Amino acid sequence: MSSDAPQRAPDPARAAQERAVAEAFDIPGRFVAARPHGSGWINDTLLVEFDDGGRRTRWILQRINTSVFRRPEHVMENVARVTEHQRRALARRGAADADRRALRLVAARAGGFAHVDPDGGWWRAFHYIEATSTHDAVTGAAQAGAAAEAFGRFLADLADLPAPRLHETIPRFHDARARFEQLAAAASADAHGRLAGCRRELDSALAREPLVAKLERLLASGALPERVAHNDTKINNVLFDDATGEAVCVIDLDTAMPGNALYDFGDLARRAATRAPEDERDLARVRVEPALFEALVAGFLRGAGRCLADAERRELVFASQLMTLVIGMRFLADHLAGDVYFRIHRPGQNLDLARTQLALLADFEQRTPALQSIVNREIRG
Ligand code: GN1
Ligand code: MG
Repeated sequence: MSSDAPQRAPDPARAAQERAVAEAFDIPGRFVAARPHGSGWINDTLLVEFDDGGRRTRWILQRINTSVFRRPEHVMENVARVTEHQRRALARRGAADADRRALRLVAARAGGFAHVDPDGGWWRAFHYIEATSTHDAVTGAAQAGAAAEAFGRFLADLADLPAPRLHETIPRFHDARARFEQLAAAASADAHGRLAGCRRELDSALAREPLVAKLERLLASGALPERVAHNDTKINNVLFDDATGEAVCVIDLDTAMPGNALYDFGDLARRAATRAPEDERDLARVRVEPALFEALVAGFLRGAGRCLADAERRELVFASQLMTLVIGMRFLADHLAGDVYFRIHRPGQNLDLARTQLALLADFEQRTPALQSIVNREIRG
């Protein structure tokens, strides 16, 4: 799980706190060090080193962002159930190396899997999966296909998760109508006087209302079964094996909850059908590559196997447009609201992120006939 998080200035108080948190988990040996890890927009993630009788071991420590996840206990319950179910599926198909193929929570010494620190912060720890890396942008078709297969298999593996229904850790998370309305509300409030600087982007997003309406029609028709979805299928939520490039494990399970297959394929295509960084400022570079899209479709169908219904397969191009719009609307709404949700790294980044999504959406739309032929061909297999 390697990645390049920003360096931090030394801070003894913070170091002591991180050590105390790490020691609250059932990790054998002596704490050595902790440093920031990964590039998520939501939680704080640390890579922690322990010394276990002369052997260095590594662990992931994560503080759940409780202003985003209001019920962290629900997140923890979902993650525990999902990973346990993945392990059962891995055992059933006799997967080699099963310990690297699903996240493993570490028990807290006080019981359960969460540790609540004296400031009320919610922490959990995972076994680190050695010899793997994440990629913030896709590097080629083989990698895109491998990621898509992993997310497709995630749907298949979770398709028979026993009741009860998982918690909705963020209510209406991918509810396109709600996201559309939130954007319109943020624009009319214009709390930070930013509307004048993004009116074109706003108009362009609001003009896509027909995509929102189409999702509603599909949901109402019953063509899209509710299923346990990952709901955050960015390429950087997959660990790739350093030696083989294989997609070993899907991570970031905080939004694994009821959803549908279109959300997962669409969000994946949003990030992996283009090589452009998520916040690319040169919009001429934000283009869909048909070869990447084809690899995504093939990989996703392969991974999901028989669990997908015909209507889900047929709508993969629509899914890509929909999710690019939905996440674009969220970035734009957050820009208008004063950057309160995504932990951006520089002023204006939310607007850049919104612009790339809108540019990508326009390219998906323009290529619809060609991309749909790819889907049709892959469905016929
Ligand atoms: C957030 O945490 P991270 O970076 O994996 C967000 C996703 C967005 C994504 C956009 C809980 O994911 O929904 O698609 O940023 N997660 C949450 O990059 O809001
Ligand atoms: Mg993530």
